[in-house]
Amino acid sequence: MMNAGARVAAFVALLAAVFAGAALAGAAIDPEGGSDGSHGAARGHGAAGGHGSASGAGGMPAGVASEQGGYRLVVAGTRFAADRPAPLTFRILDAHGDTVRDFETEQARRMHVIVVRRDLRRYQHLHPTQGTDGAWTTSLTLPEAGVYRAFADFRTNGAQHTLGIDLFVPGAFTPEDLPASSDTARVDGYDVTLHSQPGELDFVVRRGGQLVTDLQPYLGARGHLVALRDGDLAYQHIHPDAKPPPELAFHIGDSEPGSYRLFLQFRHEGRVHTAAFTRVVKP
Ligand SMILES: [Cu+2]
Repeated sequence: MMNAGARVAAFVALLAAVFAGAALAGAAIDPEGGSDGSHGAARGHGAAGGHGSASGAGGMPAGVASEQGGYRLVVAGTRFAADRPAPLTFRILDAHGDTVRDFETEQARRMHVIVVRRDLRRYQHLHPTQGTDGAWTTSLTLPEAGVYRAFADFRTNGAQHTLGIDLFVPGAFTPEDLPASSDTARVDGYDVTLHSQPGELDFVVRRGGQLVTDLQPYLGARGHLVALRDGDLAYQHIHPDAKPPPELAFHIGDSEPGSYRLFLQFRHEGRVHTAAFTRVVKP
C-alpha cells in the first residue's frame, strides 16, 4: 500500500506520461509541423510544412477533409440550384467547437474560397466577408448540376489550413473527362505555356505571339497556382518564386504519381484570367 507521498509521485508520473503521449500525438497529427508563418516566394497557401504537398509530412493531403489540424469547416447549406446565386455561409470551428474569429491576412485576404466541380471543371476563387458572429458568407453560383468541392483556405494562429466540403446541385450530371495532358492553354486571348522541371512549374504568358511582361499583382503575388489531384481533389496552392518577369515559376516540390489539374490565375490590364492545364506525374 502506497503512502500519500508515493501516491502523489505516482500520479505526477502518470500525468507526465499522459502529457508526453498527448504531445507526441499532437506532433504526429499536426500537418503544420514546423510551419514558421513566413510566406516567401516558394511557399504558398499550404505549400509549406508538408501541408500543401499531395502527400504532406503529416500524411494527409490538404483539402480532402472537412476537419484537420484541430479545425473544422461547417457549412450552413450544401444544396444549391443550378445557375442561381445563393449565399454560401460557413464557419471555422476550433477543437472546442467554438467559432474561430481571428484569421491572419494571407495574400491580401483573410479567407480564400476555391470551388470546383468534382470533375475538375467550373473553377472559382472567391473571397467571402466575415460577419460579426464569425461566420463567412459569399454569393455563390454553381452553373450546372453535379457535386462540387469547396475549399476554405486560411491562416490562423500562425498556421495554414485548407478544409474542404462537398456542395450539391441536383439535376442530370454527366461528368466531363479530364482534358488530355498539355503544356499549352488558351484563355481570353492569352496563350500560356507550361515548362515542367523537376519540382518546379514555369509558365510564360503570350498574347498575339508577344511575351506579356507586365503582369500585375493579384492578391499580393504575380500569379496563383492551385493544383488539384484527380480522384481525391488533394489541394495545393502555390505562389511564384521571385524570378524576374516574364517567368512565372512555382516551386511545387515532389508530386505523387497521378493526374492533376492546374489552375493558374494571373492579372493583366486589370483583369484576372484563369488558365487550366492537365499534368500527369508518372510513377
Ligand atoms: Cu483568394
